[in-house]
Amino acid sequence: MELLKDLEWRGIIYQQTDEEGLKELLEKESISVYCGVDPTADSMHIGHLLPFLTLRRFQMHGHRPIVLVGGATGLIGDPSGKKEERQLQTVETVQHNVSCIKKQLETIFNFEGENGAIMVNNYDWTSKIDIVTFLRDYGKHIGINYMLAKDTIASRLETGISFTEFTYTILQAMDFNYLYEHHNCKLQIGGSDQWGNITTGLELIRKMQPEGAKAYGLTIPLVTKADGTKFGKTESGAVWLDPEKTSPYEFYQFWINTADADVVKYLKFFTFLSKEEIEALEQSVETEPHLRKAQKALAEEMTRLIHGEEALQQAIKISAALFSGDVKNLTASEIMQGFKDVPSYEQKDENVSLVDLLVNAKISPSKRQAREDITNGAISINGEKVTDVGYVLSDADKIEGKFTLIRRGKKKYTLIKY
Ligand code: 629
Repeated sequence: MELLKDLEWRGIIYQQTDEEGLKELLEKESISVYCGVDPTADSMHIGHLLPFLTLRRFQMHGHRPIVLVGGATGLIGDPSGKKEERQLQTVETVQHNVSCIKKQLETIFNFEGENGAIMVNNYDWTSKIDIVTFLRDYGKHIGINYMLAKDTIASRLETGISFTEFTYTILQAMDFNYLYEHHNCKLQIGGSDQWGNITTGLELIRKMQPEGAKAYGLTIPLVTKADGTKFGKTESGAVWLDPEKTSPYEFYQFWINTADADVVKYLKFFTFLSKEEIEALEQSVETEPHLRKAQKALAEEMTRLIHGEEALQQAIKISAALFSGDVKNLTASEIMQGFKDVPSYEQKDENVSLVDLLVNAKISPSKRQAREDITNGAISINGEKVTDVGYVLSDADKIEGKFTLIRRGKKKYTLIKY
């Protein structure tokens, strides 16, 4: 399918600065398109994914993606969508975050070939501009009235905005102008919160570039959930792309738990599955929702994309083991991922009787109850039922010498660590 038609079908287009113009442009040439991210943390989260995956769709259609990391803008702070002034981050933190985020973006794009992606850091040009040049060559083109009319600035006039954050939109505009000039970049995309910054860029290009110069902006809708809660948050917070912050298993679980009412939309937004494949899954949600085929496809596509095939297979294995209770074939690292949130108990590295362990780890409330639980068959060690009240744990019960997983009843897991 043609790119803009595909984006439209997927519901990925929110606003465009010149719909007809962009359509014509893309029909006649391959262009460079950019999207930026500020290094506010040492990892991106799934709230960042959609614009960058959209950039990848442009690449799949022959256009060149320019991935911008805001080494300079990250030091200033974008007021867009923020109710309050941001706390400035130290130069060291921002530099550290830049290198972490660059690594993540490198896994999403193909940097080789004719339309290979380019990675840029706006610190490289912004830091070379002195204050007098800034005010004379750039500031002079952007009217204060024009800036005050921007949503993101207007909405902060009551609560307050520093000159620093006020200026942010000009810095992002300078980037677009720079990329237009040096990389022939004609389109910037971003979330709907970036509309103001993207259009300031067009304003600057119009004023600074030769007559006839033309660039475009396109924004992407905010990802919402049918139940009205915020997309991308779980009880434990944001869903990060960094496997150290959100394990591939948790990442997989996040997508698997998508509601029927949202899953088709997310398949369109986030996956590279075709229209035919998505329509078949949509059918399945309607006729056989209990099979959760669409959720499985979504979770598989996303986990493979961000963490790779091996991590995906591990996530599937852990999920199956947790579901059936059969955990004895899991490795220590798989147990760590799957049981990160269950209660744990630190046991001195000596052989302890099962009854004592159940009481010490507060799995059973008393010795009497512990014995009863064991004889009733309510207790299992690493997925295997133990009914012997005299059972003493040994090294054989330690998975890779590190953990024992005790289950009481159907679901109550406790992780014993040594
Ligand atoms: C310099 C900086 C540029 C172009 C863009 C930028 C970053 C931009 C921003 N983006 C958000 C971020 O960094 O703040 N000013 O967290 C975030 N973005 C992805 C989407 C977004 C947006 O990275 O555009 O809408 C989230 O979906 O909030 O020259």
